[in-house]
Amino acid sequence: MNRHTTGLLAVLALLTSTAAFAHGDGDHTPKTRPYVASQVVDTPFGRQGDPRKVTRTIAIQMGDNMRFTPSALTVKRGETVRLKVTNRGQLLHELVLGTEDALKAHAEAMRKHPGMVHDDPSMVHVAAGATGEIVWQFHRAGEFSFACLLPGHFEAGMTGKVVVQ
Ligand SMILES: [Cu+2]
Repeated sequence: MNRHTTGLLAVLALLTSTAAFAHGDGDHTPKTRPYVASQVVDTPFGRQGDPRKVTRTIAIQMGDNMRFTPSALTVKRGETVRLKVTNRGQLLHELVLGTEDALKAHAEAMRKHPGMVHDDPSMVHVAAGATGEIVWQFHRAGEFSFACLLPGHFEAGMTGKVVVQ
């Protein structure tokens, strides 16, 4: 890990109230992160879900028009869902779950460090034409967000809402 990355981690640690972001070495290929119950981190917006407990799959499309379709999701508290995210565009896109404030802070960090590699069970990077997924349990009620944090995309409005009832 270089000095640059270490500084960024420190910034993110200050900006986020949880350890939800694990920025480090990784690549941008969509893959399903193995579920290990003992490694699941609780966040204000839920936690990585057990794939065996998925009760619903929600298909989401991403496009170079900087939009998610659908951009508003409603889930029941406690529900484990599979977000199946397809990139219909020519550019790399990603879906990052979070609170609105944390996503804003994260987008700001991405803007300052465009080459920043980030990876976490709460996010998926999807190459053009590919499909990736996030398995997530929304165990806390509230209104949360998701966004593509690639520089310029968030600012262009590539965001969505999740209401957990
Ligand atoms: Cu994007």
